[in-house]
Amino acid sequence: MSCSELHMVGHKGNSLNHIKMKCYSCLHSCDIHGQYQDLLRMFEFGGFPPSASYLFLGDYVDRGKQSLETICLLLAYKVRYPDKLFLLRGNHEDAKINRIYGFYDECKRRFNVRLWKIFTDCFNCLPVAAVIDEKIFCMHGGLSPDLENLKQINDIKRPTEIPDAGLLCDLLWADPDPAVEGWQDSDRGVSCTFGPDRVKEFLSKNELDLICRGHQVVEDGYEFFAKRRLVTIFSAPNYGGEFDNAGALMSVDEALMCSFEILKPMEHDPPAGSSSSSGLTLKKLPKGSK
Ligand SMILES: [Mn+2]
Repeated sequence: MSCSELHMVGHKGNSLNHIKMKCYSCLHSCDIHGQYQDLLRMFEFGGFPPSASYLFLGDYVDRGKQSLETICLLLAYKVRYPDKLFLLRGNHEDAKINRIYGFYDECKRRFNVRLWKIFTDCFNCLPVAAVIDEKIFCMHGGLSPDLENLKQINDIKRPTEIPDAGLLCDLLWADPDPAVEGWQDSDRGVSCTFGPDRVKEFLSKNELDLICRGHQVVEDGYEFFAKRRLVTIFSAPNYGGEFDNAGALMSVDEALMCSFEILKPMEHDPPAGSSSSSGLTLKKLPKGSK
């Protein structure tokens, strides 16, 4: 894949991806964070593109050991099957964050800083939100006090860095909080948190059914909020080796019915050389698969 192809991956289309569900169902995934083996398990589980369609909600790099394999495979699929795979931007697809949390070091150690800069240019072009059949609104972080309607998202010019505040920052950084009414400053020190009231108001104003986002580790891999008007998806099981969370994919069918497929966390450390430790619930990995 050439640098200019990488650039085009992000550039094609609007800042807001419109995805039609007429011809296929789609799996939502979020927060892989360099856990490449888990990405492969997920594809084993849900089907490798183009046999299944995917919308990824960001945070491909940092923290895990194989950010490069993760992002390269996803971008290669995007180039090969542009209508089967959609990649949104997460708050880690940003130079000032992935300079610190692992991706820069991995690029430098395994290749060079120039490669990291090429990825930075690509990340600066990625779309930031998607809407499925005009009903399911998807982004990495959450709502923004500056967001009134979806059209505003298409007005976001790319390439762009992620600013420290404002609409783009909130879409990639904000979190729901059941204890909040309206908006509040986030403990992250960036962006804000929002209450169930904001979710309800935004959805009804824009005639949407559901918000789907990632950005937070949740124990079961998915978690509802605001009476099932918002769902958090987190796909990396045993996140960073520090949590014993499950990972989840949300599956959406043509009738916009949502269901969840769970990658169970590992209960024990796998023996050296073992490749059958994923503990998938519905489908066992074929022997010898990686
Ligand atoms: Mn995040």
